[in-house]
Amino acid sequence: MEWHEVFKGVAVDDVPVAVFEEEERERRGLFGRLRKNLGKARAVVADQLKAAMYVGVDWRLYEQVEELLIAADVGVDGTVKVVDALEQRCTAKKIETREPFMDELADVIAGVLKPDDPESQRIDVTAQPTVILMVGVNGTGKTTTIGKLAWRLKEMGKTPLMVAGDTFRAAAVEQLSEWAKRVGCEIVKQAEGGDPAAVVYDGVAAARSRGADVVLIDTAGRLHTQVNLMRELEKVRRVIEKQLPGAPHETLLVLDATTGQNGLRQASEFQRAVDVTGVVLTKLDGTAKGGIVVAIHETLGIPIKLIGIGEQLEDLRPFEPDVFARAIFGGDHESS
Ligand SMILES: Nc1nc2c(ncn2[C@@H]2O[C@H](COP(=O)(O)OP(=O)(O)OP(=O)(O)O)[C@@H](O)[C@H]2O)c(=O)[nH]1
Ligand SMILES: [Mg+2]
Repeated sequence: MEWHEVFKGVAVDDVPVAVFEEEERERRGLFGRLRKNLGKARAVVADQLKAAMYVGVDWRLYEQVEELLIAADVGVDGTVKVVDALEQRCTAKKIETREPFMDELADVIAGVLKPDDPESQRIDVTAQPTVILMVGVNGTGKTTTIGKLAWRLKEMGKTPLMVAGDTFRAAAVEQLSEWAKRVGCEIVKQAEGGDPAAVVYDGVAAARSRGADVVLIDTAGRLHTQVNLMRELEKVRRVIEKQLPGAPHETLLVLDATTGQNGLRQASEFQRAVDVTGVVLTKLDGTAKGGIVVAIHETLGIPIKLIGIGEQLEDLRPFEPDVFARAIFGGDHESS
């Protein structure tokens, strides 16, 4: 999936040819890059399975797969679902060796991860302006993701505008300003300690008067258990909604993959407070718990829209179930 497909509302004519060429190169290198960056996640499943395969494809192997999936944070429900389906398929196809077994595993997981409606994974930027609110626990990668996303949007011919809604943490405004400078986009900010709802109000107003296409709103990290801070977030959302009917068009919950199952508890609280429309799963490059995507998909019912696989600008990727499943759970060869 390429970026102009991720963003609904990008006019393909607005995207410079060089970007498509770059994307084509990226796409070719993506599988390898994904594998490399997902190395830790992959090591847990694929590499350990390799060793396990010496016992052959029998009940002991399924038991081992079960353990590995649990260890990768797939979750109990997801694991049962995957292993049942895997056993059925491998028995029916009489699969007895490693490569095809791993391919079936990747296929089953990709199937589980596929949303019923592929449209639900896209980010609709047709509204003028489109408002995207970024929320999540401290340090999950909200600010970084805004930087990466703004860069992609700009490449797609859109004019992003950042709003420094994190008035709480020291240096948060500066951090976002750095990103704005790097990307080359405008930023609306106020002095530290201000009311986030006020900055956000200004930001949306500025976007309308200056004709920005996409407003990316940063918010302070907060624990889902901090009632006052969750209220503040509700207020921010209400202010946006009042100012611009239909907004925020997208509320993205940023989850840190390295926190594993803990992220799931955070998610339901955020969902209740601000009506989350999508998940951005970051730091997949630094974890052996890549299976958390399955748990998120199975328990939250919120589409995973983007994944973070590193700290560089280009390390934000669309979430593609089959590419992802194959990169973590598949065999060594690169089949489609
Ligand atoms: N390896 C890796 N690091 C990431 C990724 N996304 C973000 N980070 C790093 O995670 C750290 C925290 O990122 P921030 O963007 O500041 O997180 P935040 O959610 O804005 O944090 P608060 O504003 O304090 O709540 C930074 O060092 C980022 O470089 C990712 O996909 N992979
Ligand atoms: Mg931040």
